[in-house]
Amino acid sequence: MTKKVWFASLVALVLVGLLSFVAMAEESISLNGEWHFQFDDDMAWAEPEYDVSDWEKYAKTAEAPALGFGWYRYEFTVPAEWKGKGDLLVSIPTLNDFDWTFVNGIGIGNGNRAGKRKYSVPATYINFGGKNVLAVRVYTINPGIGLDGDIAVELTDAISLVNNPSFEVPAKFPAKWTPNGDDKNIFLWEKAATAYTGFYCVGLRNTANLPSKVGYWQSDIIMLKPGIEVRAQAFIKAEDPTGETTIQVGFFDAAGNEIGERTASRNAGRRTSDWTKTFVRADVPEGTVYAKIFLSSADNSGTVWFDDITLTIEEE
Ligand SMILES: [Ca+2]
Repeated sequence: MTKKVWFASLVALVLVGLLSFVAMAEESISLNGEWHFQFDDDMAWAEPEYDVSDWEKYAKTAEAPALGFGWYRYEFTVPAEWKGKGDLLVSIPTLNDFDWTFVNGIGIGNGNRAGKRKYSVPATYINFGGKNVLAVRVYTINPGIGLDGDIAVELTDAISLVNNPSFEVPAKFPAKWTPNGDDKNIFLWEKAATAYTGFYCVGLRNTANLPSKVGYWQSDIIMLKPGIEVRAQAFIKAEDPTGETTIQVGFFDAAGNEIGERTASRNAGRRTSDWTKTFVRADVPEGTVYAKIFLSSADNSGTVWFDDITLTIEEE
């Protein structure tokens, strides 16, 4: 090799290294900076606008002396360029022992043992180009460290098109979702340990008692264009189900007429099961302007729950 070739290779190597470093840096936000910490417990501390200026400040979370209930908060900015690129992921390498974790006041997950955490954050929860607040409510059994390690917020390459996919944003019902009726005994919106992630999930109970024998929750409209393939996914849990539990995607034209439907049925018949992932793929038919997701239960004398609904584009 001549000197020139060596030099060119070296420059190329350095460039590749630099570029990959920049690419990595662009897709992850390190939360190694100023954390606020407060002993005790108040659910209002999840709210992003809560004034924490009189809380203790720590350069590292591990310096906060944890025991019993304590809250950690971190304010960070998400680049405006990330908008539309994907959902986010919060990763916490070490957490002792129980947690209830929020982004901008919305629950993203909780855990009940010491270890790491990875929580997905729908893009719809994020303030792109502005202030966001991660709040972690921790309960520590032994004196020591509540949070530790390189806590980070990362950009993922999947984006869910569903509004309020984990039912954590409240209104009268979970925002952007409606039940096909108003019988509270059948349409459940629960803040309970039953949730798959966050604090809420929706459920359907005793749909066999409905006149139509079918109960469903429907999503807000999701704008779509024809000629692409989409994948709808849900986590489903069942207790003494007797009927059929499904996730469906319905496609609608500009006049609001349903023009096509694909259904994924999970065989939940007469079996109690813990959270299980199910999904359906569908080609978006010609004439489609928008879609809706339906979470349904038919002829069911037991209870089924749904959480973490996603609709993603498979291919353009
Ligand atoms: Ca949830």
